[in-house]
Formats: sequence, C-alpha cells, structure tokens
Amino acid sequence: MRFITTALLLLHAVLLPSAGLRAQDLRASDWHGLKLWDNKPAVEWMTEAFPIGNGRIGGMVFGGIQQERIQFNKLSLWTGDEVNTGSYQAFGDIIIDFDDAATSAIPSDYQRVLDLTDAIHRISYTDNGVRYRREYFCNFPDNVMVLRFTSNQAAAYSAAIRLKDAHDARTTAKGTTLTIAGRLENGMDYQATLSIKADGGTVTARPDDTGGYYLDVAEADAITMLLSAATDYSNQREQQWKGEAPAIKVARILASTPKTYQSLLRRHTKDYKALFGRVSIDLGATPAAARHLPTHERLIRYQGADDPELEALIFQYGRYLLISSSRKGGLPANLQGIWNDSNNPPWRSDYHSNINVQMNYWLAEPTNLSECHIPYLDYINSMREVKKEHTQKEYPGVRGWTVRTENNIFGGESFSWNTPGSAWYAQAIWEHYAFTRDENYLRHFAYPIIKEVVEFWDDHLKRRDDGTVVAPMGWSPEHGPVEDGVSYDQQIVWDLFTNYIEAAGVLNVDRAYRDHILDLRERLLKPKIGRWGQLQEWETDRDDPDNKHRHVSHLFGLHPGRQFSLSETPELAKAAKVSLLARGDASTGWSMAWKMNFWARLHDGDHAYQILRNFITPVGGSGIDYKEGGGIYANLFCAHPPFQIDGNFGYTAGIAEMLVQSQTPAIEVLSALPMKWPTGRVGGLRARGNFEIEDLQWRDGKIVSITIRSLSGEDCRIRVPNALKASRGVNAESGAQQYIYSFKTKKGKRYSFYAAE
Ligand code: FUC
Repeated sequence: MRFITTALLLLHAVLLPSAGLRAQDLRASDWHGLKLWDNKPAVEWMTEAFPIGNGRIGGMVFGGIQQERIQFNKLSLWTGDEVNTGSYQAFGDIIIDFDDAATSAIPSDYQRVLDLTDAIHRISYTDNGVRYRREYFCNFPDNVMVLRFTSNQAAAYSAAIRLKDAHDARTTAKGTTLTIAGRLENGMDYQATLSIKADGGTVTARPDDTGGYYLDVAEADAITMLLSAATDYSNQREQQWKGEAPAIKVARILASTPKTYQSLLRRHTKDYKALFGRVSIDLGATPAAARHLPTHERLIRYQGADDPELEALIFQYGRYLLISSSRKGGLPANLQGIWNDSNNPPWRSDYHSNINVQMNYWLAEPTNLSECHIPYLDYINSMREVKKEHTQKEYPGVRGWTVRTENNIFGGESFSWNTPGSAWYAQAIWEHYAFTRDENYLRHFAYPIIKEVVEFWDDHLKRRDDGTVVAPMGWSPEHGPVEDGVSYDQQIVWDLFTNYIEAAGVLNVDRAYRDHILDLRERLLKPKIGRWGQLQEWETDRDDPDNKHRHVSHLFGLHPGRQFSLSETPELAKAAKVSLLARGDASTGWSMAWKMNFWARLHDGDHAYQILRNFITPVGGSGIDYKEGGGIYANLFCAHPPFQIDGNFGYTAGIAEMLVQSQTPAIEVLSALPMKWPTGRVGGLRARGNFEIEDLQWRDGKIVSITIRSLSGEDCRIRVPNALKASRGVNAESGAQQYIYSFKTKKGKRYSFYAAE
C-alpha cells in the first residue's frame, strides 16, 4: 500500500528575481562538444558529408581540397501530382575545381567542422604554405545558402565554379551569376541561381562541354557565393498548387539580400541561436582526448567506452536537423529531412504516415522548437480537401478524411490505406495546443481539423451487436491480417477521441457531439492482455512471442499515445512491457528510437539507455563493416539503413522523455534516468500545460534543484525522485518511492525547488 501524507510545508520557495539559468551558464565543455568534425573530406554523400539547411534549401558539403562539392535541395521540388505520388527530387550541385590545389594528399591540419551552436560549417587547411578557410551556412531570414572562401594570402583563389542541374537543364551565365532553370515532367518549374562575388581577381563566364557555361575565377583574394533556389510550388490547392514563378522569387531574394557577408552571417546566427540556444544538456563529461577525436573515430571508440558528451551531441543534432529542415512557412521534414541526392530516393523520400512523419515531430514541442512544428501542422491542413476526395472514393458516404501510407506534397498517395493515419496526424495538431496552450490556435486551426477526422471515424467505425465499436478492416503496420479491431486502429482512435473531447471542453463548444464521442470512446473495443501476458496486437490472441517486427504499433497507447501508463493503468503498462521485451532491442534505426521512448514511458531508464547505445552503432562508410541492422553513420545521420531521419528525431525525443514527461496528470521529472547519467543538467525542456523546465540539475540520480517557468499560469503538479523543500502553498504528497508536489502558478513566474537535506 502506498502511504501518502499531504502537508503544507512552510519553508519558503525561491522565486528567481532575474532571468533563469540559460544554456550559456553551463560548463564550457558542453559547447565545445557540440561539433561534428573530420580530418579528411567526405567521399560518400549519405554517410560522410555534413548537412546544412534553412528549412527551404538544404546542402550536403563534401569539403574537398582539389574539388569541392555541395549537393543541394529545395524542399518543394517534387514529381507527382494529386493522383501519382512521384518522389522528392535532387536539385543540383555546386562544383568548385581549385586550380592551385598543389597536392592530392590531405594536409595534416585539414579540418571540416559542423558547429551545432551556430549552424556554420567550417573548413580549414594549409596547402603549399597558404592557409585556406571556408565557411558555409544556410540563412533562414534571407533564404540563401552562403559560402565564403578566404585565405591568408592575396590572389590565392583560382577556380572553375559550376552549377549543375540534377535533371537536364543547361547552365546559363549572366555577369557573375550562374543559373539553372527547368520544368519537371509534372509541370513544376524550378530555378537556382548562384551569385559569385570575388574580392580582387577576375570572374569570367566560359562555355563548358555540355553547351552551358561555368564561371572562371582567377586570382581572387576571397570568394563569396550566394545560392538561391525556388520552385513554383504553393501549398494552396485552390491555386492548383502553383505560386509565383521561380525566376521572380529568385530575383527578389537575391535583390533583397543584405549586401555584406558579415550581415548575412549576423542575421543567420541570431535567427538560429534564438531557437537552438533554448535547450542545453549535460549528461556527464567525456575525457578530453575522446572529445577531440574526429566524430567517426569517436563512434568507434564509443563501442567500448563511455562518451556522455557524444550522447548529448546526438541529442542536440536532432534539434539542429529539425531547425535546418523544418521552418515556418515551408514544408515539413520528409524521410530524409531536406537532404536527398537521388531522383528516385528510397521510399520516395516521402511523407510516410504510419510512423515516420509523426516521429519526425516528436521532439518539436518537448525540446522547445514549437515553431519548427508548424510546417507539419500546415501541411496537414493543406491536404484536407484533396484527401477528402480520395477518402470519399474509397469509403463512400463518410465525412472527414484519411490517408494512405505514402504521401506527397499535392495530396497524391500510394501503398495501403492507413485508416488511422489522419487520426495520428490529429495528435500532432492537438499536441501543439497541449504544450503551448494557444487557445486561438485551438479554436481556429486545430479544432476544425480534429473534428473532421473524428467525423471520419464516427462514420467509419463498426457498431457490433454487443455494443462494442471496432475499426473495420485495419492493418497493423506492416504485418498480419487485414481485419476488424486491430489494436493500432483502436488505440489511435481512442487517442483522437480523447483529444477531441478535451478540445471541445476547453473551447466549450459542440456539447452534444462531445457527449456522443464520449459515449463512442467508452464503447471502443478495449486493449486486451493475451495468453502470455502481452498487450495484444490483434483482437484474436495470436501474437507470436518470436515476432521481431520493427513496427510496434500496438503499443501506440504507451507512446506516443497516453492510454496506458504506469501511474494510471499499471496492468496495461505491464502487458506493454511483456510485448516490448518479446519484440527485442535490435531493429532498424527508427524502430530503436521508438523503443527508447517506450522504455522511457515504462520508467526503465537503463533499458532505454541500452537501446540508445545500440542506436549509436556505426554502420556503413567509415571504419566498421556495414551491418544489416540500424545504427548511425559517420555524419551522425541515422541508418535505417539507408539514411532515414526519423531515427535522429526519435532519438532526441527519447532522451527528452527520459528526463521529463508530461503525458499523465503530473510532470514526471527524471522518471527514466539511467544509472549511466548519475549527474547532469538540462535547461529549456517543455512540458504540457505550457511549462518550461528552465533548469534541472541532478546528482547521484536525485534532483539538486529545479526551476519551472509557468507560461500560462496553470496549476502545476510534479513527480520527482526525491524529497524537495517546498514552500507555503505547495502541496506535498510523498509515499513509497515517490514525491509529488502541486502548486498554483502565475503566468510568467518561476518556481524553484531544492533537494531537502
Ligand atoms: C515504413 C517502414 C519501413 C520504412 C518506411 C519508410 O513503412 O516499415 O521500415 O521506414 O516506412
């Protein structure tokens, strides 16, 4: 029996008078650690090149000495239409052949470094006595990729600069710009223009051997290049998905770009740091010798040694990748984020609705990147009308809409119908409100979308004679029979209805319909516990304990759903654990990331950590043999394999879940802390109810101090691993191995707690 005492303790709370502790206050090593780097240029696109991006344009930088290559993308360059799915396309390459590269050997001081703190990729080396430096970044405010090459010697740069189309457009030259412009088979127009400014020296257009042109730079002191890329895509279906011509967009972007490199740099770092700098993390220190190893060597060392700073680096890399591939006003991150070098990429580099696009956004709210969530929410909104037409054809007579598994940017779709897909989308729509408490957003944007998806299920659900309600003819991704009452469907519909009921309650609208959905939710076929104690994947108790399938869809209710939890439904949580143990730890990249989240929700930090370690297994490319299983590449991209970005995002979300959870009525702090992180600190994570865990420090697995900022003034309840000093007005419930504190808050105020002696 749990023993609970409730007391109003009289010790006084400390309200911090000034701004709380921020990332900058953390020890220096956290920041030095936030770099990916290598001592040689990249050879392989997928495993070695480093990514940069601004949510519109993405680039993969190779860093060659004789030849530099930057492969680039634009997130809206797609084939397909409303009928055909098509695929995400490669855009082109910037190729720079340096005339003066003296040697084919790699200089001993060569470094290419991707710094996550300012999102700048830097290359430096000495060749033939000349010290070369290059900087690369994708600037969001001005929507350009910027490259700047300098050296310590006058006239050091002579190079042929090419802009190559990944389709078949020829390159044209005008003054000191190169342009590629073309039309895809679906009628989509695109253009990219590279504008080159040489300090000193000359720039001359010359014909290349394809009938196009390149620019020949001779004896420049420095070179600055700006790449602007656009398509005529618009996310407005009423405009047939077409907006302004790319030539107009590109001309406007280049005309309005700040004139100096310094101002482009300043505007970039200010914009980027405002997002990235919100969360800092310290999971323990790594020996300096390991910290300074090139990233791929560090990965290899990690197989037999601890490196908590690498674990933290990969956490922050997920945040870096989201900021780089998903910015307000643009499209969401796809299967490869924004980076793709193929016109026929794996799984079309699409929006996959049965786990992948959802996983891409699990980190957005908890790791304080709410703005980066918006492209996904806007995308869902933009799809509604076309999806309604498709859904009507497949399921005549229903209201609302749903989706198939593979999806493009025009509503085109393929592979099997994924009937709970739109309900899973609706979870993200709800979660943005759950974290931000933006009632205006809930009323005008979220509620109408959630409601129409609810209507789809209201019409599509099958009422059985015994009163139970089941989703008809569903498929647990991507195995087993097609039949009624599949757990994946049942749990996602439960989640949708729960979100709807809460939304209608907050807005105080549609009371009668809300009651109807409440009733329907109660009658949904419930989760079942099977013959070996497992949470059943199907209504029939046929789960095979040897089934290792990567999808673990029947545990949706544990994560990302909130139907089962240790505190509210311990029996179901226990059954989920039995299922998870049977599924095993090894799997593809994203599947491992999901399992980290599951184990965090089961408050088993050590098991979550074990999977985290498996996730950080180097595969492909550098150093270690390619393995069949998932892992990570030398550039820290997650290997499904091949590269799939969902695993990176799911990993980051998993660490956030290990430290702070908020899907139950209390904010759970350090409920899944592994033994391997006895002492640490995290700042800036968010919890539902619009709280920011501004600073959290722990030692020996116990909280030393925690500061919570209340941004909406809601009541706060926290569950922590040890007793805290509590002030007047703080209600403390303590029982066997648990400490719960609840208190009223005022909007904008901070609440700090310290460990009781
Ligand atoms: C799902 C998964 C595959 C892959 C694909 C993109 O269908 O089953 O493993 O991740 O999406």
